[in-house]
Amino acid sequence: MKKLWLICILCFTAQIQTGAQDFKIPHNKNAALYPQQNQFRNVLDLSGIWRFQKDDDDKGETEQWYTGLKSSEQIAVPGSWNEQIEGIRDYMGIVWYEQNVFVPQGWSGQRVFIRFGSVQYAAKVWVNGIAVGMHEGGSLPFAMEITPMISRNSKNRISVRVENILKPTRIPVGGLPPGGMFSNNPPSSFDFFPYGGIQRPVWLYTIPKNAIKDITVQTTLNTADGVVTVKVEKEGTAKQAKITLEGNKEKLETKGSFTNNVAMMEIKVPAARLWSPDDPFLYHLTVTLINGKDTQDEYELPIGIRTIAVNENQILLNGKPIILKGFGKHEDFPVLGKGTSYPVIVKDFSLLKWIGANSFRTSHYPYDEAFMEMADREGILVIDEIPAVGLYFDDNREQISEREAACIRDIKELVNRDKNHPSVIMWSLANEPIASNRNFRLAGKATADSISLNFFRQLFKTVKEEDNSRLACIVGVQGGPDEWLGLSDVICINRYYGWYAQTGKVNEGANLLSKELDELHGKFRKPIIVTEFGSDAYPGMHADQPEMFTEEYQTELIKAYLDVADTKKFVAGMHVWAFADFKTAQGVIRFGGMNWKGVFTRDRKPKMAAHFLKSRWTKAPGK
Ligand code: BDP
Repeated sequence: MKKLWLICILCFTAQIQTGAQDFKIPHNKNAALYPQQNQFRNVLDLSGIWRFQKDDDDKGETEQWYTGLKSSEQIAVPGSWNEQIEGIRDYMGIVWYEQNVFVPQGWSGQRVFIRFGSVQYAAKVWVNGIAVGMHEGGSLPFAMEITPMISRNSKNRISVRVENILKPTRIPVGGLPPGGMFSNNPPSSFDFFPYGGIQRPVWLYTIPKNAIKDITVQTTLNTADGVVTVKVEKEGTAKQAKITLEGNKEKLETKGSFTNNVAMMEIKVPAARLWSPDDPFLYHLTVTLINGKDTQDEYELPIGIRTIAVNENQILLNGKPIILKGFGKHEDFPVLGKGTSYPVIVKDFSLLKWIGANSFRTSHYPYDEAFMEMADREGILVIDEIPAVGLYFDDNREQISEREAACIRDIKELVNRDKNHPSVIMWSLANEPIASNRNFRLAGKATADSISLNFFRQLFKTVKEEDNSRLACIVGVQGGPDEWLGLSDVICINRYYGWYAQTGKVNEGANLLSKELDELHGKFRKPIIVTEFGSDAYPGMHADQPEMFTEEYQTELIKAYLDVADTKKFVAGMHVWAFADFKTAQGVIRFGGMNWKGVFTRDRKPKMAAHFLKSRWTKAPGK
């Protein structure tokens, strides 16, 4: 055994000296279960002040910056770098992060992993100068084992090279040549600021040698009884898994045997208490690994028993129609950028409840895991979106295929991460794809070619293979092709009649919305959600006669859209754009580098429209 360690150490030393770097892409299953502290598992949150150094000329790897940063500044993790340090707001390049950390002595004998909640956009990770792994895609977690690289009796250096360059082959899409008057700086093909960095928490965590690798829970109903199906995946010697479901005065238990490291189990819950926005009841699931008399590992998971389905006109939660009221949102706050902030997350849920919303879309990327857990507990329905914003189809095939691969990667990672949240009812596979990046028009309808249709068929196929228990959609742009929409379980459209078109004319806009909704429903016979509608309102700007950019105009436009929706039995949801004002790239239609369509300000103060929505959405039925 000693010999093996010696060989390992020699190999690693050789690796540093020769510069040989073996960056593995971490397996999704490493990040499937959120780190948990219990008698078998440990967690250490590495949030705090880290070292930070810009690498403008991309020389860090050749100069071996992973052996220690020489002239670093300080930076908070989690957090976006852009607003923390003077002068780097628009920096879209390479930076290095570094932290030194002790691995607790008490963790000996356990496998140690490092987990990043998200790094925007591409990360390479070293521990003690040894390459550990790399990851692309900025809004999803990744984790890798570092047991062989760590020292148990001295500090360990963690080095991360982060690169956030906007490229046409990435999602979200960026880096396209300037397109005239409406160009952005930085050049994003999307309307939110392209923040970079280690934006979510970093953890060290352990799992035992014989460990639960993943748990997948699905629930169905058999009249009033709930049926909970649990798939447990493990590694190691355990022969059996035990699941215990507690809640609503019940304690139910069953065991299953492993075949090829997978055990399937089912529990029937008589007269189940169902999860819904009115009663977001969570049962407590405990999964245990058993080998003879030994218990080897344990993991706890709150679960909600619920079903989700559609008919021609409605979304059905637990077999009953539900109408989504809520918002498209962003992760965005001054100074933090897209950095995790638990107080802001709690505040946002508090405001969602205050205003009477029951849902939101994670526009335009997956949100922090804490957000999803809050949604489960608060009973807020979620449309969970991958970062596929800015997609277009008139460049070369190679670029299109690269974007497709990025979408498929993120669908798999997102389902892997969020598959057990009862709050997630629908996966969103793209926001506002367009046929032609050169000829985008709001008026009339573009048509879809076979390349783009196949692209989206592939995405739907992937998501249904990964999770067939939820709905899936893509979110369509005004003037975009109808053909793509037909692939969705629910027709989701963003509409800006009365804002980007019919400017200043709310009623004319509302009439066009009404007409188009009827046409779309006639064509597809599926429920429709208007996933975005709204107008910019500069806080405190008023007019006696509603005028664009005033709070009155925003309120009037939102009211007109909601009134139209109320007349259509097939409208299954209305999501106002947006929850709060948010930072964007600079451009002539983004005054002060901001999108002012929030019904709350960026620091979460209600505008006139927020008070209007509260009175509308919290009104008792029939009043
Ligand atoms: C839609 C986009 C969204 C924008 C919004 C707007 O989906 O990201 O922020 O329009 O223009 O097209 O405000």
